[in-house]
Amino acid sequence: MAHDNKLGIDTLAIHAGQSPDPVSGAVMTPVVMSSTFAQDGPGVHKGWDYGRAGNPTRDALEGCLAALEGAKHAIAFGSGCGATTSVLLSLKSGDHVLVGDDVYGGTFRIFDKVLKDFGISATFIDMTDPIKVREAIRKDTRMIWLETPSNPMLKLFDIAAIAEIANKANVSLAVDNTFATPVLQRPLELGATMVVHSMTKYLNGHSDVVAGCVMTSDDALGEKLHFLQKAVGAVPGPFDCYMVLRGLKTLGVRVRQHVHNARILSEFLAGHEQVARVIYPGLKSHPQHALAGRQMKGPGGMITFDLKGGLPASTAFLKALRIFVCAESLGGVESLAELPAVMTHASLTPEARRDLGIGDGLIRLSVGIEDVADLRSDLEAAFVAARAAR
Ligand code: P1T
Repeated sequence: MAHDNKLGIDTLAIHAGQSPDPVSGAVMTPVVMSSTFAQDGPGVHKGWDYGRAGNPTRDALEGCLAALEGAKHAIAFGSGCGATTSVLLSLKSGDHVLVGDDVYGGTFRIFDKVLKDFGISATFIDMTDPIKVREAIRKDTRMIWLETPSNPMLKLFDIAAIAEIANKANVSLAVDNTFATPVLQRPLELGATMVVHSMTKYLNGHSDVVAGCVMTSDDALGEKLHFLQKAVGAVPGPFDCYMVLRGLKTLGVRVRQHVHNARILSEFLAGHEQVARVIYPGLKSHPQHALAGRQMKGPGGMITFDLKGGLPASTAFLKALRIFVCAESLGGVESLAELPAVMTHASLTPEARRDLGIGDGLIRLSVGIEDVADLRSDLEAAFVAARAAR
């Protein structure tokens, strides 16, 4: 089905980019595993010649992804980091990127340990005040990169305000929309140049695929990213594309349930005497609570909180959980809990972690879609274990 902007996101998630297979009538998109495609004569083929350059299952996924973000183009990659790196390879040596100060540790590492050696520099700044973004733009700045909500501190940045500043300065704006998903936030409608996702998370939603993607309505950028996808080759396999297409069909219902459960647990945590601070955009105590209301359709399924008692308490807490699994990643149907200082954000410098407030008691929850009463009981038992360890 070609993408039709008038359709709702739940309809698009199920149908966009997909139509019954013309050969068999199969309703579900077939997984085309072939790495190469027969040509009637040299250069004469049915639209696909080689699996890295294109694949029918990948095309269906890209059609669906483009529709979900309201984009003209979607380009799929073998991981979120592969998507990030491919976007940044559209820059040149000597270019500068302004990056939100709170990003996934692996994204920080790409800037800090990989691109630096190729002459692409980055400055990390707190973008909660858009004026600070305008002031930090340099002559050589070519791109602004941000996550909102950010990982793991759940800061929100004003996409529309930053897009306006970027536009005036002729700088592109990339928004990593992994935490929000297009169900809750559509950055292209707010003026962003491109949206990046780790599809490993909510888009696939079942913790059984590693993949990434970029969506844009800028034709020149779309063409460049398709070129980089083929030339650099960080492509997802056909079966992974099929798995994400399958996961996407329930994106809306899953995200709404993640939000429902996270709202309840955030209030439970906010009232707990062993919790020093809860960060959740749905709580009035969140510094950008008002922006969450304007920019997002719901505050998401991620909660970060500071447990009193430092490392002994947080370690005991994570070990005591029985339904939440202590693991990296997020956005799957099952609840996960982790310690960013030791796990997902270990690649940040100790100073960067200290400045952001990522301490040894900071726990990040990816709230799943289990029965919320069971999740709450699980947390209650872990608090008891944490108290004993203090
Ligand atoms: O893991 P990968 O699919 O390569 O995606 C990288 C990535 C990009 N952007 C955001 C906002 C992310 O959270 C991630 C990956 N994050 C984790 C694995 C994590 O536990 O935070």
